[in-house]
Amino acid sequence: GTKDRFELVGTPPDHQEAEFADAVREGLSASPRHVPARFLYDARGSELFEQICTLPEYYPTRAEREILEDRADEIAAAIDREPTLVEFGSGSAEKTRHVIEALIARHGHLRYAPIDISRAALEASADGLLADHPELEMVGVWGEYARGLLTLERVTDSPLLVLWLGSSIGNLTHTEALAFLRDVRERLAPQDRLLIGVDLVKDPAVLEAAYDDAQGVTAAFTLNLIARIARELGGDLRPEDFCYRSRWNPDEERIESHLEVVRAHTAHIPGAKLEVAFEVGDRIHTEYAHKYTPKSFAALAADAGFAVERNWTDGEARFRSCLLAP
Ligand code: AVI
Repeated sequence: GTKDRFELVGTPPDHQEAEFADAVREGLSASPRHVPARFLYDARGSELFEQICTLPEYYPTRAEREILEDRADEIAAAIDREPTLVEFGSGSAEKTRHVIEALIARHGHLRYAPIDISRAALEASADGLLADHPELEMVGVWGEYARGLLTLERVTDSPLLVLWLGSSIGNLTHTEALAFLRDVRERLAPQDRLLIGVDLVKDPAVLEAAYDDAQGVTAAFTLNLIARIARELGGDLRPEDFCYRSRWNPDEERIESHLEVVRAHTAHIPGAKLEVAFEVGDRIHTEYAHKYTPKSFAALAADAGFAVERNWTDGEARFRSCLLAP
């Protein structure tokens, strides 16, 4: 059966509701107004994000899948002993399959430990993967990424291969990315490796289309934040009173996204003990998506104390998978 090959560890991320209320109260009272991007991912937001990944304009998922598919054997060979495969924010783990299969082909067995804030995502991905691969054992680590590394018990001195895919690092500012990478590095042993997906700087038109698609899925994904505030904090905000905007900032090398007020109104948000007067043109910053050049990423990795050991790029040089050694 598959049940005896799945174990769930970690603790439910508590205080989630209070955290959202605090973030909304602080962010909407601040200037400029903002809400941290991680709050885009409630159940509805996660569903819309999965849809974004299939859009014709949103190339990062396809580019990274191409690399993982074509280079899975090389990635598996980059660590000599059988590693425990760890993944930050595994979600559906759809792209990870290629790496899992290459590692099983090489070692005949694999222990895979996805770390995710969503218990439902951990259980759903386990169902599919374990049914397909009798040689696979899974430990789902429920919780936040870096803390999950501590929760995970090491099996003998088997190295860890940690995956951080999807260019999620782009949603962090450079300061946050540096702090996070340093934190991860401190928790790794010398034989461990971090494989990180990095989206590259490219033609602004391509970048802007990827973050503002013709079907309006990215707009719906971002506007869901307004609906979430209304749902969870009992506010009277309406998505119709906002409009999604995003643009490439060439100096900061990042996409900047926000919601812009299109009808003047005062919003009451009892769950956050907050009242906000919105004027037409006011903005709520929702997300950054930083892009890197091979050079700017190597500098960030070096600052965090990592050595870039290998790089793989897709055929159109849009995306890079970098193997970092602590
Ligand atoms: C999850 N993250 C890497 C996505 C990105 O590309 O920054 C989130 C996203 N936002 C709008 N489209 C995709």
